[in-house]
Amino acid sequence: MVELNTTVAIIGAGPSGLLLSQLLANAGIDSVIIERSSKNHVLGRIRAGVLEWGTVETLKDAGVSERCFAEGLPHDGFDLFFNGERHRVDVSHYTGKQVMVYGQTEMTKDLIEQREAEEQSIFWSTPDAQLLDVDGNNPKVSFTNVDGKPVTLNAKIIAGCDGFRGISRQAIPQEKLREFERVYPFGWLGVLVDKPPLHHELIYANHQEGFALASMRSNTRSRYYVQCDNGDIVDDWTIDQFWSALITRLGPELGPKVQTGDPLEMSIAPLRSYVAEPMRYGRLFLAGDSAHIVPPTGAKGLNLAVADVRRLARAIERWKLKGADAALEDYSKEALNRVWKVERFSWYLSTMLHQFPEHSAFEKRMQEAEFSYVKSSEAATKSIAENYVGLPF
Ligand code: RFL
Ligand code: PHB
Repeated sequence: MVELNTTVAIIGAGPSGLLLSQLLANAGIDSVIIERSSKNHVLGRIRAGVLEWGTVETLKDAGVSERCFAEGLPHDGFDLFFNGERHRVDVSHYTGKQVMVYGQTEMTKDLIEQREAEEQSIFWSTPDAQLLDVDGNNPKVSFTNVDGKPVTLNAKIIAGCDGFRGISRQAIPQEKLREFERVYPFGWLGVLVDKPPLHHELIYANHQEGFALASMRSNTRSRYYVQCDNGDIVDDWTIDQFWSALITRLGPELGPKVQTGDPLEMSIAPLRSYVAEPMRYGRLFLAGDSAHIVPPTGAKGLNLAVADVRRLARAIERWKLKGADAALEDYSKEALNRVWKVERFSWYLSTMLHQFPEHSAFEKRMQEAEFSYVKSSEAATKSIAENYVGLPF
């Protein structure tokens, strides 16, 4: 058996785990990352596209923002499109800040490169990790290394950064955990294509046939989504059906401007709101998707993960300096305070912008009235802008 020691054992090499290890390393705190999947798999995942300015600043403070500033696209606002009516949310005007279009895939690549350059210990392709003694002061992670040898990793803290389907949340006894969940009756079918974007900003559209989103990764690469039925799989859709749905939902003015092509990637994501309380059990701390999920409509999941990680890194730094657990105690309460506000915004935008099969004529009128109000109200538009650009970290 191999025995290893570290201060922080990090489960998961997604954006949460990688960024946490970077922030800790910058503060002189050692960590070991254990990741279920291979490095290539992690590098190949296509997910988020919009970074809040607080996220960009965190990457800058962490020393991993060079390519993000060089290649990212700063955006001043976005469009809401509702049954053919268009309303621009001028985020910069209302908040003085921008958002940055920069793919999670690129951010992950930057973080992996930096962690590897600094010789971070990362165990890739390790699917059998188990958390032990998480309620004591000497928690452990056991797993099998690539040579097939059993490893025990002794830590002082375990950071559960292993996403919604990871093991960390499950290590918290059921009676200590409260879960809050809403599963939406639809998903998003996404397509990545090497064609210039339809428009220089994002367009979120609610059409009677369903939601559509026109996003991008660069000036030559577009990312589009359409609402699909719950339970749909990618094979249920041909690419022609996808383009046809997208063009219809974007309306007669914008739809025909979409430059279609062969997809680089096509995938379906279900939509869910979920929060686990608390985000701490003993010396185990949850961060990012392991603790909460938001529907992607507000572009918040990755940003919320970054906000958690920044808070957790600071708490661990204080704990290390003072040697007392008191520094760790507020993490869950403070993180959840922000989490619920972001859950609210993502739920609100999702509710306004999708077609719900169970909606009655009354609820459809409510959606119309909501959009009409937002369109006519500076206060409502400013509120959307303030949330979209990101609440204070
Ligand atoms: P991740 O990215 O899921 O990473 C968790 C990592 O843990 C590993 N893992 C394990 N490792 C070891 N042992 C185990 N037992 C393990 N189980 C799991 C996994 O392999 C993985 O590598 O969680 P993290 O780091 O918290 O990051 C969260 C973000 O990935 C997520 O919130 C965003 O992608 C959500 N999201 C968006 N967020 C935004 O802020 N802006 C957006 O524009 C945005 N668009 C999106 C999105 C998510 C989407 N999908 C696919 C759900 C668009 C989509 C379509
Ligand atoms: C994306 O580009 O993938 C994207 C953008 C905005 C969202 C969700 C996803 O709200």
